[in-house]
Amino acid sequence: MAGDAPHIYALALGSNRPLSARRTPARLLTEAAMRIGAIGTVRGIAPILSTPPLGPSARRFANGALLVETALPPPAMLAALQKIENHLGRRRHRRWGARSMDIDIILWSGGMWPPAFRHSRTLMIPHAACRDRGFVLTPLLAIAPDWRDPVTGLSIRHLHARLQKAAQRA
Ligand code: A4P
Ligand code: MG
Repeated sequence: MAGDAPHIYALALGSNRPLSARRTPARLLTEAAMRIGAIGTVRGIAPILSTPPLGPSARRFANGALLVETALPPPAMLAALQKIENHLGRRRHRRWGARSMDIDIILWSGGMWPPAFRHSRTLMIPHAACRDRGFVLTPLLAIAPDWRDPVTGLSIRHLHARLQKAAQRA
C-alpha cells in the first residue's frame, strides 16, 4: 500500500533543562531516541554535543540528531514527536525558553513540505533555520553528510563548511 512506503527523516534534538539530577539534557536526548525508536526504525544516531545557547537562554544545550525510517507522513510524524516532547517534560510558554526537549524535523526523503513552496507555520520542511545553525548541522554531518537540502541543492557537508567559513569571517 502506498501509505506504508517508508520515509526517512532527519531530526534535530536539543535540551537545556534537566528534569532531575539524573535526567540531564544529554540523558533526555537518549530517552527521546528510545521513544523515537518506537515510532520508526532509527538508522543513525549522532554523538551528543554540548553547545553554547543561541538566543536568550542562559544554559548550555545538549544537541543531537537522528535518522529515522517510518511510514508516518510529515503531519503525523510531527504529532508523534510533539507527544514525545510532552512526555519528556516540554512546556511551551516562551519562544526559545529553556526546554527539556525540542525535536525539529530538519529534512525528509519527500523533499519539501508542504509541497510546491506553499507556506505553513505548523510544519515547514526543511526547517526554516537549519542552514544557519552549527548545533543542527554538526550533528547531522556525522550521520547524513551527503543529504541535499532541496531548497538550495547543497549537501549537509557543503552547508556545514559554508557556515564554518562564515563564522571565521565574522
Ligand atoms: N514547526 C514548523 N516547522 C517545523 C519543523 N520542521 N519541525 C512548528 C518541528 N516543528 C516545526 O516549535 C514551534 C512550532 O513550529 C511547532 O509547534 C511546529 O508546529 P516549538 O518547538 O514548539 O517552539 P520552539 O522550539 O521555541 O521554536 P523553534 O523554531 O523550534 O525553535 P528553535 O529554532 O528550535 O530554537 N541553542 C543551542 N545551542 N541549541 C539549541 O538546540 N534551540 C533553540 C530553539 C534556541 N537556541 C538553541 C537551541
Ligand atoms: Mg522546535
